[in-house]
Amino acid sequence: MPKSKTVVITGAGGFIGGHLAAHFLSAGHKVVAADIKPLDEWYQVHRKAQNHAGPVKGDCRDFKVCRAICRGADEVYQLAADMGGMGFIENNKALCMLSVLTNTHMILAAQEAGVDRFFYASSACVYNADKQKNPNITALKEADAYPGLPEDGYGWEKLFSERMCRHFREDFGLNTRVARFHNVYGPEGTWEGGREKAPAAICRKVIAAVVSGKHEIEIWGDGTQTRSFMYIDDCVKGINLITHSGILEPINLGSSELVSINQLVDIAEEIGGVKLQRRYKLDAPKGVAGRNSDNTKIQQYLNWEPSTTLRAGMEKTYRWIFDEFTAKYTAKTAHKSSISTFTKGSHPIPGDGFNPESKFMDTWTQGIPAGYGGAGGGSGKKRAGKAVGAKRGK
Ligand code: GKE
Repeated sequence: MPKSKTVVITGAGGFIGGHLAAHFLSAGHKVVAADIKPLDEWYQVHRKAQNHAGPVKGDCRDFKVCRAICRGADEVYQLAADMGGMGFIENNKALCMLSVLTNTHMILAAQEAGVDRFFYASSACVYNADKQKNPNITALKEADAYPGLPEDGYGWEKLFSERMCRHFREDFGLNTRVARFHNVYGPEGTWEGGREKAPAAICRKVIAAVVSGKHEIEIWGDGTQTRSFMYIDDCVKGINLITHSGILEPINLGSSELVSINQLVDIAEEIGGVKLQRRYKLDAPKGVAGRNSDNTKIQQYLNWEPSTTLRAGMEKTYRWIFDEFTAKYTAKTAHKSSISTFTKGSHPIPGDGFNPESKFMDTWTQGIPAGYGGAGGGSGKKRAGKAVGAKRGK
């Protein structure tokens, strides 16, 4: 990408968005960062970026916000979504589907602004469930998204928004690029609260056992389910490469290193230097039995694929979560970190998951944006001006 572009990143207060903003800033670009979370809840705050935070200035479900942030932009990276790991998406399908507002309004605003590129973060959750029934799965090829039978709620919305990108490209000439992320993990991600994915959750549980001395762990499902996990640095590199390539159709962006959840626990135990008594919670959210990324296409197009080994990525992730964990919990309180929080429909948005003590609960009622009154919508106006400070700022 040539120097001095203006890059819009939505969901910039989240895990991947925060890393992407760091990448573009260090490459010398102007970054316009937006996120519905108040600034003091962003995972990373980059002071050099132009930050639009909170439910008034950063809510990308609101077309006015989308228009304001896209004005003058060269490229748009649409990463804003109400999402999380299986604990969240299995129990909050309506909230997941509401991300269609963000995707629709952002693509309209990007089209209106005449941007050079519109990147959309899709997900491996678009793939047909019938192809993921076996832990010894054949890796998923891009064509396996059809006929459509995606993950209910979250996956359907992603598949719809993928197609919107296609039709905006074909009908209006907008240069859309779409990547299907396979389970991304790494430092500065969600590690507790209900939205965390397996790598962070397993690190947290192993750390809780180490810190408390209570050598046991709860695993969702029977541990035989398989996944591949992509380290954040590979994800950021892939987004950049795909956006500036000629790849027009949605493409896998994921690791092809398939492991079972039991093997993921083995790795975390090895890093933590413990062996734990495993308890399997069979009625917990499990998702598909097996999922892996077929990287034939990305190799053909880019001569590249995500290559950070799970062991190396987990080492960095574990160390980061360990510091976060021990800053918050002691040996006596460590057990509180493992309370499962996947109650149906109970999650407000956005942030680190369900927090009943959040002072913002009243305005984040079930995630319905202001202006959609009657459906539970909270007025964003109440919170105007609260987005100050940067607890975790860099
Ligand atoms: N989150 C979590 N927490 N998962 C656990 C835990 C735990 O403590 N223990 C075991 N698991 C198991 C889950 O039951 C599931 O079978 C597997 O690990 C992976 O769970 P996950 O990381 O939460 O999410 P998934 O890979 O099933 O699905 C995610 O896929 C991505 C795309 O590949 C989704 O949550 C999407 O957010 C995402 O698009």
